[in-house]
Amino acid sequence: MGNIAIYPGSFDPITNGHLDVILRASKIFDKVIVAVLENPEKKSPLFTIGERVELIKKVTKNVYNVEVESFRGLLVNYAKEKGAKVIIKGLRAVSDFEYELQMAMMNNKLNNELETLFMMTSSKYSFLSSSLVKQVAMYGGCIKDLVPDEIIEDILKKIKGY
Ligand code: COD
Repeated sequence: MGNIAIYPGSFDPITNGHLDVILRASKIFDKVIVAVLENPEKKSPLFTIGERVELIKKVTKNVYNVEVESFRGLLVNYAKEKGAKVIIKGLRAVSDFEYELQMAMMNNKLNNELETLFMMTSSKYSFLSSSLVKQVAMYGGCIKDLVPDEIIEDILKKIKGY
């Protein structure tokens, strides 16, 4: 079965920061499952879960050991079902740390065989988030270099309806 890692997130939409973490993780683990989780705390998403999965598949199609799925409920249960022992998270700034630490501890409490591994953002993507990408696109800014080229049109179409 090999060493499986899960990279969970909202990915609404996937950014170059996310993709960078996925590609780096794919070099370390036998398999990386990108898990699009429905996050009830994040209201009115731009893309549906199914659309987000398709966008991630589109930009990772040439990476043989990356799979993309969606999931609802507790991450620890999903990880167990998939035989994964590692959760990958990305860290951008100190502000990410507190919440991520809390989640890592809770997940470890729920399943003490589960390890959370943090990957530091690449400096060129440290300012990137899905919500900022949406704001820039919404107000007509250029999102090239913020998201993979293949999905720029999908984002503009969704936001502007063309
Ligand atoms: N560079 C590096 N990493 C980045 C960047 C960047 N530019 N941008 C984002 N990331 C990282 C984030 O830090 C995160 O680790 C990951 O990429 C995904 O980011 P988002 O914003 O798409 O996803 P989030 O933060 O909304 O995802 C939160 C989860 C869905 C993972 C979380 O809510 C969860 O695990 N929910 C499942 C329910 C559950 O089990 N709850 C109990 C948890 S204790």
